[in-house]
Amino acid sequence: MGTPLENWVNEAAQLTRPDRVVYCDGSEAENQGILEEMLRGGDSLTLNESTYPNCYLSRSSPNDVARTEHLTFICTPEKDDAGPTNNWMDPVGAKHKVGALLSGAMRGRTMYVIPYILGPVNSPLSKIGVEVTDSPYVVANMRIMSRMGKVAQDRLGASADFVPGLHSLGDLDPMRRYIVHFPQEKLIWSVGSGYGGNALLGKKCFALRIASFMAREQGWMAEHMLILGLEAPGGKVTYMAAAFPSACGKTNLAMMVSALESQGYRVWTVGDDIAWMRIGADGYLHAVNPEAGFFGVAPGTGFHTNPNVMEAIHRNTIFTNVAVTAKDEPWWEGIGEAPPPGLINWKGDAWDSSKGPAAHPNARYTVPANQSPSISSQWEAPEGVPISAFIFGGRRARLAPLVYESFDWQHGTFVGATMASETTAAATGEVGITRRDPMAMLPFCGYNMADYFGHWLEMGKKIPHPPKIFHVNWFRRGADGKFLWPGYGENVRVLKWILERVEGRGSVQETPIGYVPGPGGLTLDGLKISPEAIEELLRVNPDDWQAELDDTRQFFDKFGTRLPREMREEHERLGRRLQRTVTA
Ligand code: GTP
Ligand code: SPV
Ligand code: MN
Repeated sequence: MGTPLENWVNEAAQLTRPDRVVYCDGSEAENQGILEEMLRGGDSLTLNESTYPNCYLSRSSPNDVARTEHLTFICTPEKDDAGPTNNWMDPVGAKHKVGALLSGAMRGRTMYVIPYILGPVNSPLSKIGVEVTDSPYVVANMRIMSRMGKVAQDRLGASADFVPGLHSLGDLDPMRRYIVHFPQEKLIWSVGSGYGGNALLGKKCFALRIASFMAREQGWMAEHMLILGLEAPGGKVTYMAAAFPSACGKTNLAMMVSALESQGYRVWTVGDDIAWMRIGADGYLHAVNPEAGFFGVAPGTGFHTNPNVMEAIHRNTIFTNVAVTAKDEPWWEGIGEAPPPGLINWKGDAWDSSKGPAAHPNARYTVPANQSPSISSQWEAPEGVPISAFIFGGRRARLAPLVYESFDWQHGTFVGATMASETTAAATGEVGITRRDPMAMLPFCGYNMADYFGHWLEMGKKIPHPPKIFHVNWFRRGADGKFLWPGYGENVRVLKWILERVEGRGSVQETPIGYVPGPGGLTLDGLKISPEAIEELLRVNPDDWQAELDDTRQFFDKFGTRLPREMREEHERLGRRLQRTVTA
């Protein structure tokens, strides 16, 4: 009789038949061995030792470059418990089908056992997972993204309180790729992909899909949110959490260099992708970042847009699917320099402009969080940081104004539930299609989203000092098709208004959808932007919103009677407010 951990590892080994099983301790010596193993695999290389010490480039299989949502399943006994927005398989059928693909999948390979902690080591909000994998790349990434090895095994001891995740690369054929979740059993199986959210099982699979299910059972929240602290003149820091869909700006907002730094406004990073939140003794919702690193989108990241990231990723960083220069330095579109001669694209071929982008649009860097110059002194606080504002947002070329404030928690929940955004390269499929993505959780909610909205409403009743809820849109375009708002470090101007609203100050103007900044509400000094652009950015067009209302009704109809009554109520209220402006 072994420990529950050993018993589960043995079971996984009996199914997958690896040549050897290695328990990872997380040490530096072990890491160097894993990285060498990754290099022997052939699709990885070391980068320039003097300018990028201890940095690696890994090229994934060209058909394995993003999350595959159509191959991701929630396996609850009842289909309706997964809900209309999730792919569903019954647990028995899923075990049979995916078990057949995992059977013998690790023959000739090493099975690495990665015990890991999600959340600060000594936090009561933290949880333990164990991933077994046959991919050295996954081990090296999990070492950056989580607290893994001995520290986790010591905390776990002989306890059975961990979420197991079984991962195998299989043959990397998308026809034999499945990412399946068993929320009742708190178990994850993934086969056929080595990429990001498909393979680093602590990230989207555990920290969001399984955790969201646990959070509803246990009265807390697991959200696809960054966590930041906004420092104001005088030094007071106010914490905010923001949910934007994949590749819509969380990392960049959380790690920005503030354009208002000379006025005393600075942004500190607590997390860039996921927030776990519980009501604290002080009556505020407290958030921890379950992760220990950032798996960020490389394209678009440069010294002008995000100097903090650029500084962080010069050492101990794994790059995935970026291009590489003749000097063995990573390169991507938007890095701020023209493509240098001798560039090799993400597939490993000599690049020229006829070959499309040199870096894959979903190319990523994996970097330890504490390497960011913007890392918050509170980022590992065991009790988490108190959240004063929630910010929803997405990519909307039209419709959504730069920023607006909801009327109250219930309305704010409706604003989150009716979010939509243009799709990005973070998931396979067409890019730029507007789709509904409630709370940026569409691909990550481990249960029926109608019940998820219900959980939000319940939490609102329980939190003595609930965060105020806002919505932002950095991606509104003008008639010329260009972004109206400069974004990045300038987004602090919007955060400043949000801070003022949290403190009950700031100029507002009421619209049918909520409050937008009133005259002089946004601090715009030092920014070259026309008054017309600002007017367009803050405009609420009743006709566009009427069309939006019809679309959200259709979306809500998918949930049938399971949709909380409050969501229909808010829908009707918005309709009435819009009607009044049209007739006024
Ligand atoms: P995931 O890691 O996929 O969850 O994404 P994320 O939400 O952290 O997105 P990220 O910050 O990495 O940004 C994705 C893309 O959006 C990058 O190409 C950025 O350069 C771009 N981006 C981020 N913020 C802004 C902004 O304020 N304005 C504009 N125009 N682009 C932005
Ligand atoms: C996302 O797609 O939202 C990501 C990257 O943060 S992944 O780890 O692939 O999920
Ligand atoms: Mn994400």
